[in-house]
Amino acid sequence: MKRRDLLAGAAALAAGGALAGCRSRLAGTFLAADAQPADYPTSQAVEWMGRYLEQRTGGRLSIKLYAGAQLGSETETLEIAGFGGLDIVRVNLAPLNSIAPLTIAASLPFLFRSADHLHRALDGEVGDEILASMRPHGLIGLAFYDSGARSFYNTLRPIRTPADMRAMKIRVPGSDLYVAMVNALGANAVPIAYGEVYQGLAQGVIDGAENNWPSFESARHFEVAPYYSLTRHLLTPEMLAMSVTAWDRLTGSDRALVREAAQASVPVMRQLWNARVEKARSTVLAAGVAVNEVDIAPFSALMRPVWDTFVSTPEQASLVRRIVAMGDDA
Ligand code: GTR
Repeated sequence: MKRRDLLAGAAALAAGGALAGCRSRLAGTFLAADAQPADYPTSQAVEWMGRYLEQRTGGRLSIKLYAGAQLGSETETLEIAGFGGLDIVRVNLAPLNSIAPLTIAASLPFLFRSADHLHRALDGEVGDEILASMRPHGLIGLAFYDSGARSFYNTLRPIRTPADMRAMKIRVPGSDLYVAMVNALGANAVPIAYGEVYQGLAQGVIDGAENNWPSFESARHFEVAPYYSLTRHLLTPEMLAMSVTAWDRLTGSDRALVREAAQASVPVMRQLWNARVEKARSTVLAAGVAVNEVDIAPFSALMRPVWDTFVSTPEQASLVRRIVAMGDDA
C-alpha cells in the first residue's frame, strides 16, 4: 500500500469515515486539521471561521475541525491536504519550509523584531506573495495566524549564552532551517513531531525543545522541562491553507467568501492569542518554572551563516530585504 493511501486511510478512520473517498463526505463541509488542542487560539479561530461561513451561506458551507493532531502530525496533514484528502490545514510555517521555499523568508531566526513588525510584513504585499506561492504545492494560502515568540526550554539548566546549549539534544519541527539554527548554536537538533515532545523530554530522549508560551503550557512541556530561557529567536507565524482540490471545486463567489472568512478570523485569533499568552505565562510561573531573560546578541551573531545558506533565491532575498527594511518602529 502506498504511503498516501495509508495516510488517507488512517485519517479517514480518525475522522469517522468523513474524509476523501468516503461517500458520506458532505459537499459543503470543509474538513480541517490542527495539531493544537480544541481550546487553543488557532483551533478557536478556525471554528470561528466555520461559523462565519455558515452564517453567510445559511449553513451551505461549514467547517468540521479535527484538533489535537487527531488526523496526524502537521507533516502528515500537509501531505493529505496536498492530494485533496483534507480541505483545510492550520500549520506552522516550519513544516512548510521544505515544501514552499518562500516560507523560509518568514521563518528566519531573529528576523522579526516584534509582533508589530510581523504584522506589518504579513498583512501586506510580503504576506500576499508568500500565500500566493503555495499554489504549485497543492495549497491555497488563506491567512497567517500569530504564534508569538519561540524560546528554548530544557530539563538541565538555564540557557544564558550559546555555550549553555552545547551538546544539548533539542527537539525541532521537521524543517532543515530549524535543524541548522539549533546546530549553529552548538546544540544537537532532533527533528520529531510535536506530539512526541512530552514523552521525549520525560524519558530523556531529548533535553529540550523550543516554543511559545501557549504551546509550552498547553502541551504540558513545562511539567517536564523546568527551565525556560527567553531567547525569542523565532516569531514564525502559523498558516491557514486550503487544498487546491477543495478550492477548485468552489465557485468564484465561494472562493471569495472563504478568503473573506479566513481574513476576518485573523483579528479574532490575535485577540485570543494575546489573552492565551498571559494565561499560559501565569500557569507556567505558578508551577515554579525558572524563567530567565537572555541577551540575544551572541545568539543572533551565530545566525548569519544560517541565513546565508537558506536564503538562496532572488525571490527569497527580495522578501527578506523588504521584511528587514520594515523594521519595528514605522
Ligand atoms: C506550535 C505551533 C504548532 C506546531 C508546534 C511545533 O507553536 O502552533 O502548529 O508547529 O509549534 O513546534 O511543532
